[in-house]
Amino acid sequence: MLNPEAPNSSHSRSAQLRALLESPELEFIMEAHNGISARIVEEAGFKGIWASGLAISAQFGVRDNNEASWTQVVEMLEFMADATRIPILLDGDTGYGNFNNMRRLVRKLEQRNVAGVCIEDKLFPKSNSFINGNHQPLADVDEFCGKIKAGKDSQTDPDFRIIARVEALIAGWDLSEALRRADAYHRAGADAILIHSRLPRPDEVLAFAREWAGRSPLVIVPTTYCSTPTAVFRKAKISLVIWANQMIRTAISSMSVIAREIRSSETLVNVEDRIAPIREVFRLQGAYELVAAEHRYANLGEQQAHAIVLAATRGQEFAALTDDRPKVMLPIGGQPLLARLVNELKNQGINDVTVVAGYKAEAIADIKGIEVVINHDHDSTGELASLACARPSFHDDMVILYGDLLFRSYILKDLIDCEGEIVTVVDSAKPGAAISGSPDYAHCSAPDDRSLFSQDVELLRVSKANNKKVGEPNGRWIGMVRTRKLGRQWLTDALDDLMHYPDFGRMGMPELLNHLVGQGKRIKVHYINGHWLDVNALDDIDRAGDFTHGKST
Ligand code: SPV
Ligand code: MG
Repeated sequence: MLNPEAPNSSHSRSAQLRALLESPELEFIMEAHNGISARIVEEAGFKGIWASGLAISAQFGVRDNNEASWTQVVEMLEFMADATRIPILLDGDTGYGNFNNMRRLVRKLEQRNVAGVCIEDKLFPKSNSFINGNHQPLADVDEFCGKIKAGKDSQTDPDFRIIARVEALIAGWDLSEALRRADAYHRAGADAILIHSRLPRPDEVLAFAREWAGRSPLVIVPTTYCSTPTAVFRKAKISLVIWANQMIRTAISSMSVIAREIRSSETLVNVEDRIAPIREVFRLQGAYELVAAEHRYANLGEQQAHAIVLAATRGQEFAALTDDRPKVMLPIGGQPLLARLVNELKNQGINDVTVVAGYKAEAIADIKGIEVVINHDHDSTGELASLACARPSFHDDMVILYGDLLFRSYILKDLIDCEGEIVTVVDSAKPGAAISGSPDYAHCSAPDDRSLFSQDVELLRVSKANNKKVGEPNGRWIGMVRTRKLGRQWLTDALDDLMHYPDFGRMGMPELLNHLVGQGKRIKVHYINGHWLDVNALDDIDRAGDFTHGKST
């Protein structure tokens, strides 16, 4: 889940870490303890990550005493490195053993794209510096220098950084011991010195910095002296500040508050707006990149069609039946019309369904697995205004259809299999006397010769009346159209054009199709012969009931 928005430095991560340490400016890195926190730190603009031993242990729920094994830590680092592009500096505790363990650690860190490691001069298993610090034994200086040398000798990337952390002040020794150790580590090849202090003021660290006098880059961790103004560190010529544990602590505070609140209130309503939306989780995980990759690599284009269902109107014809719901929610054979339609779509592998609701939109809430967008002007506008509301859900492969349609499954299936950038479904059967509503007559380049897919027929016009001027219609457009990538573009452009017309609000899908034809766009006709129904009037409800029981049409 590489972060595509992260700065894509042409320098390796180790070179970036090196630059941070050697920069004449004061630089900052921030703690992270897993993939998602690393990503958040990177997105916040930090130039580097401190993979804190304390925080990584804490997120595992164990103590900062080498209870998590070094391989468990390295495994976590791999997730953190995969999630980011900025350098990661590992808090490598004591190097997890002797010089030999250190050699292996450095090799494994390089393999996992970790830019450097900081090791501290204590004994394995270490304890956190803020717990009984002055009882903590320090490592033998020579032994620790050997560890530094072994690490430096085993790195293959010249920019990989090894930082030696001096714990003398933590363990109750004085400044001269801290300086003696730092100097030895510097001579052994350490690329920087981290001087740690547990005092609430920066005095020791500042005194050390004065005496150190820039012999190598100097790193500090202002956890206990957190109120010190940053200008003080700049003035002292500190190279790098590590904010060492603020991500894990903020996670703990936030999780505690929310868990307690949900526990006592037994509802989510008070917390929902205060926590990250699910889509933010997806974004941080890189879920949307996977959707795009599926199109590229998994050949899911055909199954990934998206449907836009226009369902904003009340259906005045149904009088009191639609007092409390739109007509698409009228039950047909015990199931709302829209639920049937959504099932049909899903049966054909169309799982992304956007329904444009309007009148009594809340009545649609029971339909599962759909995205609902609302045309708030449904009273005064028509189909194209509804379609425009669904524009953010437009897809390179989509079916647009009316919400009051009932049809045999093969109609949708055949439409999906049909070639063409825009394909419409036209019923060439002579309409029976019982036809309701005002049909959309389709005039096409050739009549239906009843051969299934072989015909190459284009739509010439859709008209409301049986328009003699353009000759006999070849059938009825059933309110279903399929677009592919280019077709989607044509359709979007046409929608943009038509939006500027004063009567856009009253326009329906036929106007859109006619506009496209007028622009010379080729709209392919897929002929069918019956086996569908649109529910426009009370009589249609009975017919629809028969239809769903396989009796008619
Ligand atoms: C860590 O973040 O794990 C550190 C810094 O080592 S401290 O906790 O201050 O020792
Ligand atoms: Mg640590």
